[in-house]
Parts: sequence; structure tokens; C-alpha cells
Amino acid sequence: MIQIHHLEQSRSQRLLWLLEELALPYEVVRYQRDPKTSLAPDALLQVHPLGKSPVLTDGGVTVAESGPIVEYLVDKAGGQLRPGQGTEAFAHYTYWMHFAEGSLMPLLVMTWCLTALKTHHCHFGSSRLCCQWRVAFPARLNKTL
Ligand SMILES: N[C@@H](CCC(=O)N[C@@H](CS)C(=O)NCC(=O)O)C(=O)O
Repeated sequence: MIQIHHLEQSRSQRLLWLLEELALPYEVVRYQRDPKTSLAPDALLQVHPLGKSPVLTDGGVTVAESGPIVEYLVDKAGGQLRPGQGTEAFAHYTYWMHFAEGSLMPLLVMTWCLTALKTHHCHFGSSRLCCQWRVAFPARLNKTL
């Protein structure tokens, strides 16, 4: 059974939407953000090395990153909603798939950070966010490379 590890108010929402569009059976494992820092709870570290959502598990398969999860689900639904390869529609599909995390989200996150800085609610120095960039992310890269 497909399980979506879903953090409230997160990118994970679009996967729930996609699952409904594809009419695939799934379960939602819910996680709440910390009310003060907005960070995900430590429980997410059990399924993602950086403690991020969304994560999909399906039997022995675990997929992180919303883009690859979209591709996994579309494959699972027999290619539904994906235009034929080599078509103009497929080029647009690929463009928007990568635009979301490649261009749009960095801009939104930067705007969110600058707003947080301005309103003195920024937690850059705090535990996990800081640790991700200094420790967890390089460690993960080393392991993969
Ligand atoms: N590029 C990743 C980004 C994952 C990500 O940053 N998720 C955010 C929610 S939208 C998160 O888990 N934040 C909680 C935290 O960092 O503690 C993706 O597309 O899935």
C-alpha cells in the first residue's frame, strides 16, 4: 500500500491531490509542525535523512523529493496524465515538473526567509535547519557519491 508521509502545510499536499486524480489507493501518515519553529517533528527523521516531507513508501520502496514521487505515482497509474515522450506536451510537462523545485520554490522559500528575518521570527540558528546544511546534507552526498 502506498503511504504518503505528509507534513501539514507542505509540498506534500500536491501529492495527495495527484493521488486523488489518479484514483490510487493510499494511506496518509500525518506529521505536525512545531508551533514555534514550524520545523517538522523528529519522527520524520525515521523516513527521511533530513527529516523532510513528502516521503512515499510502497512496500520495500521509499521515494523522497516531490518530483520523483510524482513520477513514481504516474508510473504506478500506468502513465496516466503524462503526455507521450517526444511530443511538445511532454516538453511542457518536463519543464513544469522541474520548474516547481528548480525555480519557483527557491524564490518562495527565500521570500519566506526574508519575511521571517524582518519579523524577527527566524530560526536559522536553531537545531535541525542549521544542522541540515552543515552536517546531514554533506554526509548524505558523501554516502551517495
Ligand atoms: N525538494 C524537496 C523539499 C522538501 C522540503 O523542504 N519539505 C519541507 C516542507 S514543504 C519540510 O519538510 N520542511 C520541514 C523541515 O524542514 O523541518 C521536495 O520537493 O520534496
